[in-house]
Amino acid sequence: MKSWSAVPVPPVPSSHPGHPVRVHDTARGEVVPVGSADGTARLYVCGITPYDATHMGHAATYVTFDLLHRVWRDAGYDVTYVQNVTDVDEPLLERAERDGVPWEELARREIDLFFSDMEALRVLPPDHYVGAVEGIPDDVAAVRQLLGTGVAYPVPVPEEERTVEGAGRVDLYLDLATQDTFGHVSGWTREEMMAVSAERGGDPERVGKRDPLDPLLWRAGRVGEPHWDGETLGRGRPGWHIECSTIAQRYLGVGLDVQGGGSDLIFPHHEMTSVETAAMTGGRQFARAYVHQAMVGLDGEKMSKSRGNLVLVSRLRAAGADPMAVRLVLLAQHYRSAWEWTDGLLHRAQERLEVWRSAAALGEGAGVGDEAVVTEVRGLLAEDLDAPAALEVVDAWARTALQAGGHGGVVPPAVDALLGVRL
Ligand code: 5CA
Ligand code: ZN
Repeated sequence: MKSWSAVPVPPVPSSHPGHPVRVHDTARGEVVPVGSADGTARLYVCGITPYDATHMGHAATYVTFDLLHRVWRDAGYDVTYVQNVTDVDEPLLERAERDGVPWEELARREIDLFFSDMEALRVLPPDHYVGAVEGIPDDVAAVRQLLGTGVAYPVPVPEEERTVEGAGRVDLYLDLATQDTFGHVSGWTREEMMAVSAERGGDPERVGKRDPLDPLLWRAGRVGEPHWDGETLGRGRPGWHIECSTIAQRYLGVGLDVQGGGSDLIFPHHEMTSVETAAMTGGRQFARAYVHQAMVGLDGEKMSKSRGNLVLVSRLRAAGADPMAVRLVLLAQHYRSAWEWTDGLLHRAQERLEVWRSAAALGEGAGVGDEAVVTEVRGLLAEDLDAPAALEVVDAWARTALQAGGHGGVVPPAVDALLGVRL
């Protein structure tokens, strides 16, 4: 699928090829270097399920990985970035049904809105933007392989549920007991896993599963639901996690550098993506590091489409907020700390943006030490994406420039390239 449009990234003076880039890996529980020794960096970020508009939580996630993307590029890495879009799944089908619109139409509309939000926020597009639907043939091949090696098993479709012609009367699940890497991503206990399974797309109550946590691989086509050719699996559609496993493998290969998403995906989604990949590849590791954006909330709760407590990027834009100020709100929060949206944050970001813009507008003058400002910003971002501290360094630069009545000209393009904020 075509991705959104790119914005130019200006060259950064005194850029520093080979600068190490470090971020926090959930699986190891520590800050680790990321990027491969051959100078490449492969990034996979879990994309939206397009049934509602982009809210500040999504925006925080994509801006965080945009920072990583930019910092890697600045350090000279050849980055390949892949993002999926879950353009068929339960929540999308349910919303389409509720609103009486075809699910494809709802998905297309929300994807287009997401693209315009990403462009406004100057998030660099992925090299490959891939729909779950596009990936179905790969999912079918993967599930057939898992059945063949005896790690997948059938569960009968309940008698009262009608299946379409050409569908089997079984759904297929992965047998987690056969996988000794299960649990390596989250490090969670079984109790912790069971506590969230049902609310995060699992079906622990489903009768006939060997383990309540076993993830769905292939769902036999039900009457009234979309379904695709599953070859020997019969008509149906894939489970959620396998979509990210096969898309990532096709475009990035196994053992990619960073798998990213919000912290609500640690379990089950990233755990299951990882274990399904291990099951397909004889135990190989899906990603070298798993990086998670902490949850953004509103009024004491996680901001989520299902709860409906949303601050939408598109609504803020329509109300006249400068997208660069919205981006500054996001950058002012460290990606590993949960935070809550308030209008006060946007006011303060707007003030900050005005100060930065007044400083940038002064034009070139003195600017002693501007190269050091760029080096400091780069260093702070490369060490676990410390954007809040980087913003303070730019604040100090702006104050100095305003006092001096000029600057050295190198900071504004660096702020654009590294922080994605155009002054
Ligand atoms: N399509 C799946 C991933 S394969 C999905 O989770 N879609 S989503 O639309 O629900 O979320 C899109 C991205 O935003 C995910 O990475 C998710 O972890 C992240 N996200 C969702 N809500 C929040 C929030 N409140 N704060 C931070 N990130 C969030
Ligand atoms: Zn995903």
